[in-house]
Amino acid sequence: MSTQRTLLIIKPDAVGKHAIGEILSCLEGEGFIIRALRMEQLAMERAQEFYEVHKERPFYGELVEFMTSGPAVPTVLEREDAVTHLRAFIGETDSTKAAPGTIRAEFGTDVQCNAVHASDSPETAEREISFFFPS
Ligand code: 3AN
Repeated sequence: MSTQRTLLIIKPDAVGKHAIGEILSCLEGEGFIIRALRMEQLAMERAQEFYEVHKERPFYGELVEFMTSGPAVPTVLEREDAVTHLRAFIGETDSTKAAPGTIRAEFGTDVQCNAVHASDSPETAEREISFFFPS
């Protein structure tokens, strides 16, 4: 497996807990290289567009509200097998069910306030990286 890039977002709950540094440190310790990073408080339309795939889900409104509630930190990470490795390293969507040692178990609270987002496929990663880092 060759080197690959993926998108991570440190969500507003984790930013609010002042956990940006600790999360980035865990990721670097796991061999991820930070290639790009910035802070953005998503406008409503940006959050709606980002989560468009979930438009029909019952939690869509709440999700958009949560993601616009404070600053988030989109980050481009690089590593061998980055997409799959990062998904495993962050743990299950519901932080209360995430395996010990995963980012969501350590820094998340529940299924909504789950500390981070990570792209779920190489195709999604490409789209999500362009969404936050158009250049
Ligand atoms: P993941 O982020 O693990 O890929 P998805 O794609 O199923 O999970 O969900 C996208 C985001 O929607 C999650 N990160 C979480 O913040 C939120 N979410 C998922 N399921 C629920 C739910 N049942 N209630 C509230 N928010 C949810």
